[in-house]
Amino acid sequence: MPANYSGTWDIVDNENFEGYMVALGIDFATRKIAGMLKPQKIVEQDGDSFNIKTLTSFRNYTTSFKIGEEFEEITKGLDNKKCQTTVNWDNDKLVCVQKGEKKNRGWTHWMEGDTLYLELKCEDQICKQTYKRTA
Ligand code: ECB
Repeated sequence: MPANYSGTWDIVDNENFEGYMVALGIDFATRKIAGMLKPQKIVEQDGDSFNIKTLTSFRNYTTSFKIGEEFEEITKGLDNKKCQTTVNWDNDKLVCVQKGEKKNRGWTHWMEGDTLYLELKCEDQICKQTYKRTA
């Protein structure tokens, strides 16, 4: 049985989101707005099938995937790039690789009790986000 990430998660910490956005090539004005946001994650999981919604007052972003199946991800409303994306289990961690224009791009999720962690990386930048379960 894989870990179950289903739930509603509210951000409580967001370290180096600015550096991550710079690495993605996000313009100054957008970074200033985005840096103020308090994203909420809504994860719907059925075994190895996932829907992850990232909701904010400015923009929303949704991705759907199955573990181990590469798909074309368009990062619409983020940096608007095309990636060949694959998510795999590493024990109970979710490890995503986003192949595309940017080197070393991807993210990792893991849970400890009612805390959800997300590390987002691009080039030489790592953004570390922490979420608490609210439902
Ligand atoms: C939709 C959330 C924030 C919108 C910010 C708008 C503009 C900034 C542009 C780019 C910033 C880069 C990424 C935003 C950070 C998070 C969005 C989703 C990150 C992600 O890939 O989450 C994964 C793992 O939970 C599922 O898609």
